[in-house]
Amino acid sequence: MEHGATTLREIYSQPEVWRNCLHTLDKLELEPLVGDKDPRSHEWIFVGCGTSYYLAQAAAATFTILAGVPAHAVPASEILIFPKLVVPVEHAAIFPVLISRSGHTSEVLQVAELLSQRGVEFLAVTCDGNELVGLATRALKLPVTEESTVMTSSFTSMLIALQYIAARFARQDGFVDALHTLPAALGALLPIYGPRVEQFAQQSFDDVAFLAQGALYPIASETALKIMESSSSYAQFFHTLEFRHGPKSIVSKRVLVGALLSETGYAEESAVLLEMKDLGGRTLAIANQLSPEVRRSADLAIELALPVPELARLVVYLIWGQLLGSHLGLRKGLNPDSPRHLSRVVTLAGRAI
Ligand code: F1P
Repeated sequence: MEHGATTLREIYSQPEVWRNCLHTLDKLELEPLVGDKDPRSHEWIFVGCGTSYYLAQAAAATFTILAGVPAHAVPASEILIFPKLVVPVEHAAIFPVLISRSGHTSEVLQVAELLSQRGVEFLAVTCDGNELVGLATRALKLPVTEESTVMTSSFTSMLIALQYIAARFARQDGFVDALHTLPAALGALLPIYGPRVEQFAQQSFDDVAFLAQGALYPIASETALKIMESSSSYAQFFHTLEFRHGPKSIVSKRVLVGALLSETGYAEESAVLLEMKDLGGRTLAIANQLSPEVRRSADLAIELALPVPELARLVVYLIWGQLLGSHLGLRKGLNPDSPRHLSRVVTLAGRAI
């Protein structure tokens, strides 16, 4: 099979995958899953590894904004190595949400076992299920079958599901309606910007940095991870305005600076991207609505034009980084379907981490 064919097919399949997931969620009885764990009385802690950790961060940001109470995200390894840093107060009312496409990742399973031993109920959110579902008293298994080593549609589907649950808790049916518009919206954007991302990836970069603020920050993190995984290139991620505080010293004509521009912080964030262009960088801008100066200045400008709340756009911002990673890998003669050094699941044979 052609290099990268599986991963690219799955990236382009996301409108249909999202449609199926939302259909499943509409029929789902949420009460037994989470009904007694209102985020206003329980601290929700989202847990994952790798891509699923960035998913956890995006889910925590969603709950914090929609439910109006602090939710957190941690890598599974932090709970195992520094439990008191994660849950300093003994017997605190916490509700962990363990996120794992495979349900087979050793660190996540070890956290599940630890929670079970301590009688702490948690929600498992997964695609493949595997052992994690067996260890959980509450599980949400999404109808997503993903063959690629790297996570694409599984990330966006599980994030949509968690945003759906947050919106239900917050009694924001309008947000749920907004999520339902995303499959068609992405279906319309892919034919426009997919080819442009492929074309943009026909150049090489010595360094890549993706920038974002707020709930888009984990999406920038995942964008950088997709580029690292799918093209074995080094990519970093920063809060947008943080980039001025030192990291901008890497900027040159061989460096790509990408910015996922929020609506809330557009003026401040776009100023950084324009400055990096003036410093000689190559720039990529993704925004819901582009200003004329950013549209003129960016080497690639992607405008989403989604008439939905800002938080409901998160998954659509990520698609272009998924495609960029795969196309950069293909240009380097690599096979994104079988990324160097990577496996579909990280299992630690026998030993505690
Ligand atoms: C987590 C993960 C992925 C990564 C790679 C290895 O998997 O670290 O984030 O891209 O596929 O596994 P999971 O726990 O979500 O199955």
